[in-house]
Amino acid sequence: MDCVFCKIIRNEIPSEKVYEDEDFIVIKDIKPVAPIHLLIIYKKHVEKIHELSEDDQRRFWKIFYIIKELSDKLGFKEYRIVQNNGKNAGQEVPHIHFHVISGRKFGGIG
Ligand code: D5M
Repeated sequence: MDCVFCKIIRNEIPSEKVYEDEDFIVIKDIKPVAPIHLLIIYKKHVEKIHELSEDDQRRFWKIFYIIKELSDKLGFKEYRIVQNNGKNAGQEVPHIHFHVISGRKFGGIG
């Protein structure tokens, strides 16, 4: 699979990993927009939310656990979660992921 996130998951290209379990990895974004910019990446190659199976959806509860765990571990308490679905929504990498950004003040969503 010629997908940058699949290659990261398979350890074929380097990344700064901060969390891993059977379903997700969390890495530092290569183009951070804030002092903390994490990417929560589903290990299975699914492009968008509406392509998730019921089994996939059941696994996604863990995202909230991961965010809480990492906010405690890395010491950030206020943060923004961004999830882009499709090119017009700003999705560059067609492999489902959530951005968690923190460490500066953000304005409204424009
Ligand atoms: O966000 C895709 C994000 O993925 C974007 O912020 C850059 C990041 N990216 C791309 N390649 C890498 C590698 N190799 N390591 C870490 N981060 C990476 P999107 O929501 O699709 O626009």
